[in-house]
Amino acid sequence: MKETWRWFGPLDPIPLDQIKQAGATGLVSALHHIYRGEAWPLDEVLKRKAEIESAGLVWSVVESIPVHNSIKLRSGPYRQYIAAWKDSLAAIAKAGVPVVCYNFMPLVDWTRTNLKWRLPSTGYALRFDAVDFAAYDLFLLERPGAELDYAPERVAAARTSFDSMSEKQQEELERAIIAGLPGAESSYNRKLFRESRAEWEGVAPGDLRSALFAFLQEVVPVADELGLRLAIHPDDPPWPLFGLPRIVSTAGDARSILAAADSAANGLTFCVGSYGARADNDLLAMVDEFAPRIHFAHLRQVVREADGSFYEAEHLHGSTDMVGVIRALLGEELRRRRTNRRDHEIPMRPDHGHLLADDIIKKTNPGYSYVGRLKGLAELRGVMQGLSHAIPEFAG
Ligand code: DNO
Repeated sequence: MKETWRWFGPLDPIPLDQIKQAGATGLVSALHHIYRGEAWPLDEVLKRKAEIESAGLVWSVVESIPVHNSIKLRSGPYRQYIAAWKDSLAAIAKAGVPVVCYNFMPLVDWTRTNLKWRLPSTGYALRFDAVDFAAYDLFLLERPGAELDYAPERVAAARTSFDSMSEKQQEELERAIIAGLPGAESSYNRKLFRESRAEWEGVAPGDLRSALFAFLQEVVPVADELGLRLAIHPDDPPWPLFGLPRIVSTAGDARSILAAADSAANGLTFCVGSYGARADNDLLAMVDEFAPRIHFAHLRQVVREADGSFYEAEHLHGSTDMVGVIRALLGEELRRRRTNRRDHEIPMRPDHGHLLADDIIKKTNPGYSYVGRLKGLAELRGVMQGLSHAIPEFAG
């Protein structure tokens, strides 16, 4: 697999040299300063590419081109935004970056409730606490009708948790949930969030699914023509938030998305941590079923808890068989080499990492500190090399 590393561009506190020191050879990046649905200008894309290449790295994956909410709602100037998305694809293809990751989560991108949850090791992890999330939705956001989305016991537990929070803790919870995590295209305060949420009133899963399929039918042929591979990222977490549908959460969702535009250009980002947050997702079965259309792998995992909460675990220890997933991906690479597929090397990145060592006192992007990912990548590389040693065909 191609070892890659996510870099948030010139503002990322981690310089490109440190990425090379970690042993990654590919880079995952986006024009994070152009996130409101406008087309990415070719000169800006080429500038980013030159910067990456001057450090001796290659730009392997674009993550992500934001999909404007009006495309998901199919309202307002959504046609204009789809046209801009296609223009961005053209610029990316000209720059020779072969894979484009994107997501179709409504209103908010990936979501956590605690960005600095202390582990027994004394490091810190990102955490999604289902009770605290409900507490925010019910008692701080005071979303109309929210109580209908939770069981009475959950409402009671959320009340208890909320009552025990200091004002500062409430603020931190709110910031974690709506201010936008690294790479998220939207950042809200409470007023803006309420207004934006109102635009989604009455949107059913079927509406969002139709919007995604219509979008795919437009952009997949363009990607195909340009020689690009699209890789949709799953919902994180993979269930509805704020009463809004999420439709990239399960094996069934992935299957119907792939069928909606039946082209190799229409593929998946296999995010082990996101799909793995649901106990009913069988990750090994999914990696087997979808392997030919997996264009990008996010290797990270979570520990699931009984009440729907989870925290981000060690890369190799959590609720998923990571070694099994890697073995399946290496098997897919072998099949691709045997059938002469040009894309036989699947880009992977260590997704997130614990906050460790000196990073604890540094300014870091939550989940994207240096040492935690360095450790994650080293462990994952060990698994890849171990498997390739045991099964020599995997070595290529
Ligand atoms: C978090 C992520 C998300 C994800 C994007 C994909 O670390 O996995 O930023 O990459 O939502 O579009």
